[in-house]
Amino acid sequence: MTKSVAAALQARLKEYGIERVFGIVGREAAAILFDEVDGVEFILTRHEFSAGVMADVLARITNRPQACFATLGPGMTNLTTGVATSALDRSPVVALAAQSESHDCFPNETHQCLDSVAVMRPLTKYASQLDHPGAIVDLVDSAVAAAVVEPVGPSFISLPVDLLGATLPDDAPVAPAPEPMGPLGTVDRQWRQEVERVAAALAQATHPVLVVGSAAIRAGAVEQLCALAERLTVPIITTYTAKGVLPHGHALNYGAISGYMDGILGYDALDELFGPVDLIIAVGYDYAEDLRPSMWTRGEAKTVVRVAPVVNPVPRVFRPDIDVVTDVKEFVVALDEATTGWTPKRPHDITALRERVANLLADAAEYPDGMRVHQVVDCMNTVLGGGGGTFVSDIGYFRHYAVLFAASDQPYGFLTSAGCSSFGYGLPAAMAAKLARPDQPVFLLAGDGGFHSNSADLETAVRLGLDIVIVVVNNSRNGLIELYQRLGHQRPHAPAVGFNDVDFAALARANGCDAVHATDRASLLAALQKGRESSGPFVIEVPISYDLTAGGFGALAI
Ligand code: TP9
Ligand code: MG
Repeated sequence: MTKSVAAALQARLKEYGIERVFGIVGREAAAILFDEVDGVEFILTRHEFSAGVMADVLARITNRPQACFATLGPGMTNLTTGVATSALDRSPVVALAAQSESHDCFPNETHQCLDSVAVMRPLTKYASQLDHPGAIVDLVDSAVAAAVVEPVGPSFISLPVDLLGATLPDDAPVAPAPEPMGPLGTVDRQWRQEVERVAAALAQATHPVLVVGSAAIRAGAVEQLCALAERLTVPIITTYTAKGVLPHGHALNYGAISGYMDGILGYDALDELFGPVDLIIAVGYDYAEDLRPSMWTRGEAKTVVRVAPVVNPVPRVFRPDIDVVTDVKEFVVALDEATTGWTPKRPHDITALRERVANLLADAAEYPDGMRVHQVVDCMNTVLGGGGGTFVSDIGYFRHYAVLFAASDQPYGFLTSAGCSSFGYGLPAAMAAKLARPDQPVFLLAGDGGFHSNSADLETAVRLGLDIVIVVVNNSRNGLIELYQRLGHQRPHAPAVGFNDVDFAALARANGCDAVHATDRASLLAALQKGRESSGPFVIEVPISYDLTAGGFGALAI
């Protein structure tokens, strides 16, 4: 039976469990409808960046490859920031883009023709162009194989329109179905003897901590890691993206941390967190997640262990005392066995930090110039409630409040882009979180700058009927960048950071989305409750302001 390349492409994606392709189709619609195979759905976005982020977040939550698609030329270049997000945030995404006809493919000469493989190559682990119809399945196999091996990341396939619309030769070999995949792949080394060294360091340590990154979640190690922490009463500190490996209120959850935390909390919080620590076991550590060794280098001398599925890529900034390159879950299981029957440790005291956080979140003051972001996050926590639910944060100064204060009770219950940190990430990330966990509430916190850089995809959320609650904290400026102006120049410069006022509630309504303004705790709590009960997306605009004159940002220095 003859089969088109378009159908073979979708069929192979489906065999890898990919059921959705996010993107925008261009003139290659003449070659592919995206209904050629049952069980593969095309999800149209307003911007290719959103498509890339949706594939990234769905891949992250499902721990499986996902796909996005763009047309040739400008569609492909628009997709690059989404692909960069899955590169820096380590998601196994297969990015696809149409290309000019194979006989008319002259980059920078032919209409809309760019050298897309060259553009995508530095962002991806595999980038190739289809050169004959029979190769399509091989290309998908290569793309998936590269994407799912640590360091997990994106692959790219360029699809000349004529080949996409061609039929496979009758004698094209039929590829066997792919093997079922376990947790995403690893590099294996002589690691078992290192377990004894780590156990010996742990035996000697008075105040050890586990510093956890997302590779631990990808490896499926969370359950074993938490059981180990509980048995030995060792606290867990996480990167932004590994927040939630222990439930928010767990006594051993010492929090997700940020280089901005001393400034936000107004004291030396990192000293309290790391000062007494004498052993750091960084499990699934990834420098791109922005938890820098400079944050823990304080107080007691420390032995530092790195356990990761890849060779240390940044020895210039980080040389662990013990470096274990292996499957993170296998390591945790082996360390668990090596420490069976041990007396639990006594965790160091962080009462002062906990009290600071509790007092800040309880802040009942009414500020005439707008709410404070810690009050906004506290209200969101109250209505999102414990248990299942996803708190998504876009990128801006508010993100660091969310990292510190958002209540997250499950792995990936808090989503933000740590590695790429492209603003505008929040809305597509929230949409994908809702697709991944349709029965759980999704709350998004976004700033006016980031949200409006990508707000066209509000219509996508409405069209897909995704009931996400979107809180836009509006200070009519790129507040985080004003903070940096003040840090570097001791004064702001409005033309480089300030915007006109935008009525985000009106913008939302224009897209068919319910929306309200909220100006204080009472109106925000009521709005969040209404949003939670809404059947589609719901936007709440909250005027806010920051105190950008405070100090405490020394930890931001590299
Ligand atoms: N362009 C992209 C695509 N991503 C980033 N991160 C930048 C530029 C640089 N960052 S975080 C930020 C910028 C411009 C400003 C965020 O402003 P906001 O209104 O969304 O948040 P806030 O609370 O800081 O004012
Ligand atoms: Mg802003």
